[in-house]
Formats: sequence, structure tokens, C-alpha cells
Amino acid sequence: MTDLILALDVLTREEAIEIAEKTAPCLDSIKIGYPLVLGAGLSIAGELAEFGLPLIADFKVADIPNTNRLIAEHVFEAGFSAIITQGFTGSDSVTSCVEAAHDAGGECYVVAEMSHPGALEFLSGENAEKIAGMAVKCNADGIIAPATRPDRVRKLREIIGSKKILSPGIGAQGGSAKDIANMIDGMIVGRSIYQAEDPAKAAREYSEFRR
Ligand code: 3DU
Repeated sequence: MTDLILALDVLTREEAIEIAEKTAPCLDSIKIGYPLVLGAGLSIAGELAEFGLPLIADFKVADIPNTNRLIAEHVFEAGFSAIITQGFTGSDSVTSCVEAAHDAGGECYVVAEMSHPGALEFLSGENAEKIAGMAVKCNADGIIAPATRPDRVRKLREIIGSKKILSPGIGAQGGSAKDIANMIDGMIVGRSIYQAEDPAKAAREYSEFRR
């Protein structure tokens, strides 16, 4: 299964609800992070949860184990179903996030390699592969890997086996849904849907790549 995940990085509650209303029928889940939560408050999670879709908290948590756990507990209390954590902090920090997620009945995804060009400066190649391996050992539910680099997704898939891959970078960042959909478990699409003239139509078009 390849899900369609909307990255809802709009800045106000009103925009978020409007886009969610238009696109929800074509989505499998909604991912929100700092742009919307800092603009609309954490309570936006509860409001979006009413659309009946799983909500992913993209805070790319990157702290010591205790702080990671405290952040994760807030996230799941707010109504999220999954949390995204950075992996470069190491296995103790990642385990803390994974355990907090699982204690709450949720999921935890670990950023292995990011999709933007600057990601290649520090955290790609061998380091990304090490993070992916560590995510498996820490019992994470999956990793985040770049739709902008299908060859890297293929490599990271070899490492993580049947764990899930959620993949940002489709559309606005240049990645192609067609090229990547059959390698991953979730296509993360933001601007190409919420900035489209007709977000419902854009979501419908991306949803055709679900399988
Ligand atoms: O480029 P888009 O507008 O489709 O948004 C992509 C989303 O995925 C956005 O929320 C961004 O913060 C997130 N993301 C990446 O783009 C790349 C990563 O490696 C991890 C998360």
C-alpha cells in the first residue's frame, strides 16, 4: 500500500480546515508540523482529527531521551497517531521516542535522509544508511527517505526490509510520484496540493498513484 499523506504546512487554522475539508476524501493521513502548530496552536490537532484521518506530528524531534519522551507524550495526548523523530541523535533518543509512541498506541518514524540538496552535506550516504539500520534495531515503525533521490530510497529499502518508508519531496521539490510510488509506503505531498489552484483536484491526481 502506498498512502497519500498531505503535508499541511499552511499557517492558520482557517486555511488548514479549508484545505482539509477539500482534500480529505483523497487522503490517507495528514502531516502537520511547526508551521501550522506555531500558527494555530496544538489544539489544531484535535480539530483535524475530526476528519477521521490519522495525524502525523512532524516535529523532527532531536533531543536527549528524556526531552524526546516529554515531547512525544504531548504529541499523542493532543490526538496524533504518529511522530517523526530525527535519527542522528542516536539510538537512546530514538528508542525513547519509539517507546513513548508505542505506549500511546501510536507510531514513530525516523528521518534517515532528507530530501533537500543541503541534506547531502552531512547526513546522506553511509550515515543515512547507519540511521536506517539503527531505526530498525530501535523498533521504529519506519523511516523518512527522499523522494527526490529514488536510488537512495532503493538502497535504504534494502536495509529496512518491510518497515515503512514515508517519502517527502514529491512535486514542489522535484520528486515524481510516478517514479517513487511503488518503492514506498507513503507519499508526502505539501505545496503541490495545498497551493494548487484546485487542491481537491490536485489531491485526487496524486491519489491515483496510490496502490
Ligand atoms: O515540499 P512540500 O511542500 O511537498 O512539503 C514536504 C513536507 O515534508 C514538508 O512538511 C517538509 O517539512 C517535510 N519534509 C521534507 O520535505 C523533507 C524531509 O526530508 C523531511 C520532511
